[in-house]
Amino acid sequence: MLAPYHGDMTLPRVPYPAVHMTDAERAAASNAFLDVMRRRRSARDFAATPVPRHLVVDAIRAAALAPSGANQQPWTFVLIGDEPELRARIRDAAETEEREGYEHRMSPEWLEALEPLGTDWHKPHLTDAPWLIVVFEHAYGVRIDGDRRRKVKHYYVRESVGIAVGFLLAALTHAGLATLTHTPSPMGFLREILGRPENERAYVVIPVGHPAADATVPDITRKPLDDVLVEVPST
Ligand code: IYR
Repeated sequence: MLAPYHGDMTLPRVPYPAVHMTDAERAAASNAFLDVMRRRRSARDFAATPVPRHLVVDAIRAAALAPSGANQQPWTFVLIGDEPELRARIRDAAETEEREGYEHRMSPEWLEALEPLGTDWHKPHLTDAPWLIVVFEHAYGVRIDGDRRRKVKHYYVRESVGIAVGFLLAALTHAGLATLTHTPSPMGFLREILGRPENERAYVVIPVGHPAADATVPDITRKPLDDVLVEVPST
């Protein structure tokens, strides 16, 4: 499917789909969402417990509602379920790259930054999570023009895909599912293995499922609000 192309026509305008709530209802909604997001943690060990496909597909629908540069929607979400052979190939390729990364390519400074989190080159989540979502960014668009394929310039691709991935993680978290933002490096092998076209680049891999019964996470803290919020005028 190609990105929507409107030529140089200005689109018709429709009323803004305003949401009518009281401030008390807004407070309840924002608190409930904050509680959900407080519980989000990156999971590295997943249970075999299945997750219904429609839950993951709905989260992808939500991600695809993200704003994007010139509404070009420069993303593809490849959803991989119970495909043991494909999973094994992806894991093998990722672990080969990651092992090289941890053992040779990553700087001492980088390894030191990761040390507290205890990550290493083993990537069991790639075979164990019930779903994998591989997000691709479209470096440029392709438009079929008669018998020619034309490249269409895309704008703010990384920002757009980053926002969509944020929506995706929030939607999956809201559905009570565990996720990981995994970026095997380099990720070129994913386009090959998954047969994506030349204009697509792997952006992130998101395993989705339930945490293993004995899963642990590092006891990290978040910066206090005062460190991340600057108010003008100051209060
Ligand atoms: N890509 C590797 C290494 C890694 C890098 C960062 I920065 C992290 O926050 C976590 C891991 C990996 O996925 O393990």
